[in-house]
Amino acid sequence: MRTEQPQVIYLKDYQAPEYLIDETHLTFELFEDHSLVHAQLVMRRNPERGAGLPPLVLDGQQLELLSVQLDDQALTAGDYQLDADSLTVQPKTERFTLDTSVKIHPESNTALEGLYKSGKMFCTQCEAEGFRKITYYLDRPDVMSTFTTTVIAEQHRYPVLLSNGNPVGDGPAEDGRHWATWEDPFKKPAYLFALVAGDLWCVESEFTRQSGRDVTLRIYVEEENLDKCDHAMVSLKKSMRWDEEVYGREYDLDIFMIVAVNDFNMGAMENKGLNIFNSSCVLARAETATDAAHQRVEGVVAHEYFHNWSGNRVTCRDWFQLSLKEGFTVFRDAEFSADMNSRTVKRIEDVAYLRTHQFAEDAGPMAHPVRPDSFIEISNFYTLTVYEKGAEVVRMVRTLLGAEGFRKGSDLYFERHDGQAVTTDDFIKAMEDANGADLTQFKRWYSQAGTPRLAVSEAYDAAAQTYSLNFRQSCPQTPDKAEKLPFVIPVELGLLDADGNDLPLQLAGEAEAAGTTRVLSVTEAEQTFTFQGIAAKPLPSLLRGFSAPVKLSFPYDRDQLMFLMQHDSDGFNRWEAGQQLSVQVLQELIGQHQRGEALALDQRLITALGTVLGNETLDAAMVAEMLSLPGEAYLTEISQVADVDAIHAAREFARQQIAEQLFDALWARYQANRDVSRKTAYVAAAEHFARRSLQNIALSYLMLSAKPQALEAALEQFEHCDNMTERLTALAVLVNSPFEAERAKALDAFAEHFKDNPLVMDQWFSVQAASTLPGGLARVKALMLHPAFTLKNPNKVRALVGAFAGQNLVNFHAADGSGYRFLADLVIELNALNPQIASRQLAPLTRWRKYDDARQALMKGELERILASGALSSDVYEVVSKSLA
Ligand code: B3K
Ligand code: ZN
Repeated sequence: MRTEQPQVIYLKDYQAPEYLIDETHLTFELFEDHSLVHAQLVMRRNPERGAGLPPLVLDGQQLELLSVQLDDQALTAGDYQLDADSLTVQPKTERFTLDTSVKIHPESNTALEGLYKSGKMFCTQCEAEGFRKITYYLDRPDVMSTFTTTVIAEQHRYPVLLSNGNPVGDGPAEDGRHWATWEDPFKKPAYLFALVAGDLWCVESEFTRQSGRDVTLRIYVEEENLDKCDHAMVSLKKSMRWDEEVYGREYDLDIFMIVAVNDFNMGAMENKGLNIFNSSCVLARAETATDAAHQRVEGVVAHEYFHNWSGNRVTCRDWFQLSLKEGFTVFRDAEFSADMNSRTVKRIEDVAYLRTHQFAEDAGPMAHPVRPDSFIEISNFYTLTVYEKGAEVVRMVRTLLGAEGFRKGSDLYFERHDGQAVTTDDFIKAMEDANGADLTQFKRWYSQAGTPRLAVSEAYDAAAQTYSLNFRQSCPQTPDKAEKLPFVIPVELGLLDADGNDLPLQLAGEAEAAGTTRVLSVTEAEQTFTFQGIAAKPLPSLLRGFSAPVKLSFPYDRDQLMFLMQHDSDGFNRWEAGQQLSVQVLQELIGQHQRGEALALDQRLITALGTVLGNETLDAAMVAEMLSLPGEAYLTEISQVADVDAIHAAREFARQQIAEQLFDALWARYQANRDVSRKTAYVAAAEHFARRSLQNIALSYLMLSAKPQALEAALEQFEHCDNMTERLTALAVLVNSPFEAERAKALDAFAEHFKDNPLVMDQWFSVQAASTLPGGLARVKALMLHPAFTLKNPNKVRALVGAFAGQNLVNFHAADGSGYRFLADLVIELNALNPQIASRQLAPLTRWRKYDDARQALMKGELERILASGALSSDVYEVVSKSLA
């Protein structure tokens, strides 16, 4: 908890550490009511910092110091200084050994940072600054050390004792206890340290590296979850092979372990050789996990594995460089998932997510550059901007340099910086040096916040047969900066002729055409590109594959969008044309609703979706994506002033119309796909995901018709399917339907069947929390009293509170402010329990400037109430104070 004014930390103040740690030797004695940590640090003066021996200031929080010894000398109270955040001692020599012993309380650690208990097991989470809650240390990523870790605990309760690296010994100890020692030969920062002790079972497998050496793979879980590890194991092996093939990166240690824990603040953590995972990101089997969950497991397993190179072997110099490892690793895992599944569908999902959530963050009070300049609490900067926009920045580097050039750059980066703690500048420098490129201006993507706007206009000269595209870029002001300099914006594009064929592209001044899709670099505030040899006015397909994270505008009319939906050779842009058409139509309906007019849907949307639905040759997953209307959160993001009720009414009206007018086509495709599902055992692979996604979106439309045959279909699917993907959608459509008796019966049956599976119960909570039927808040409050709910488990908070505030917009934004009051009360309660989770749940309130005056006042009032509520964690304080600034 914050006791003094919180300090702002600035990138510009970075200085190399005064001292280095070469070796770290740790001994943990774990008990039920406390734990003891003995640390021996082999240290030396950092030669980079020159001569002299300044005081050594070690980080440490919530530690009870038992003893300190410098080389052979035991220090007494007068020999050192102690405060709430540090221990200061005075070294006498350039090289020395420091021994400390501390007492800590993992058993009462509800913040889930440092060493804590999840259920019956001990585990750790050290990134970013959790290690200082374990022992006194130089807890910063540019201090890298080898680690030897001995864990001593009761044999019966904790038969499995794990840490990073290789096992080097174990044996019995006194009083029914036992010990195990692990040695990690790779130098690493303390944030990658991990320890696990518990009654764990494991699934084991082998992977043969490209070089021929075998590595042992283990996934540790509680006994009841042993049957849910196969998908993660297969995903891990695919990831290992992919990183060898695509990046030339091989795994280094002889053992790789994953441990699943139920209480975890994030998805997972890439600790060296010992990844610790939120059980939601590792456990998956057909009966209990949806297709989306299977894909998430595959993606997160890959992400954490890829960190072994992008993060662990080459790490961050300081936390301002977080995107160095996160942006790059998200880009790597996205490419991996694209290679394993449908590339276009993966891109659509990622872009929809980025535009809905990251764009909103970039337009709000917490907006920050991909490489922030300052922070109060680093935990608040594990953001969509650092992760998702950071990945887009890496993607643009590849787009600009080409796949081969990018690989040369990544090879140089890994080779040059292996074993080092570096910066995003070092990453870009390697890309430049390997390609003889100049990315100076491009680097503004790292230092300027905000989503650039790119306004495009066209001019066709029939006499000269030239077609010009004019680009004007601008970037709105953000809390860090008012004036922005032009970005380098790679615009991938094509030009379609009247038949929908791509034209050869020849820029003015070029001797011949080069391809039908090209990347133009927009680098000026305003810039025009002219194509020649264009016999008739073409239709441009702009920003193919979403080649830059910008808000592009071009004055397409609806007929042109329908044409692009059918003919664009770029799958992403076919989807994008459909989204733009839907947005235009929905915005028209929103206007009608606001003016009190009867809603009238532009029939062209029905025609367009009917064509998509009738296209049996199109990938079923693409059909499903194209049938999905832009979400309410996205419609909110693109509104000047978001009218929650009008957005909901307009979108529901459009969905209803689609359901009624396309009922027969939806019914046919539903039946055909459900029929295959009935006859096919569950397979977690792209074509099956595709079939089920089309089947499920069709069912959700059909249910809107409220026809008896739709209800019957939902009930049949709910009762007779063999997997969670079909069952959960069937439950969701029943929960959102007017059929009260069926809804209640299905919810009870589901809860009864899955009551012992916490991850499935999370889904059960979410489906109800997200239901937009009236009375949402009362339902959520009632569910908080359910025996399976607890505020101490982050997954439960996300499932119920997160789903309500983030997905159930009409209920959360109820005009009486009840949703806001509820969330503020919750944040105040969570602030004392788990600051990181408290701060994350705040996000919807930070967006108060988006709404009408009455809602603004209510939301602001709640933020002020949180600020005045007493001792706030630095996490909550930073978000609330910046939101009110
Ligand atoms: N690197 C971890 C993040 C943990 C942050 C905790 N505050 C997860 C990941 O991105 O792989
Ligand atoms: Zn990561």
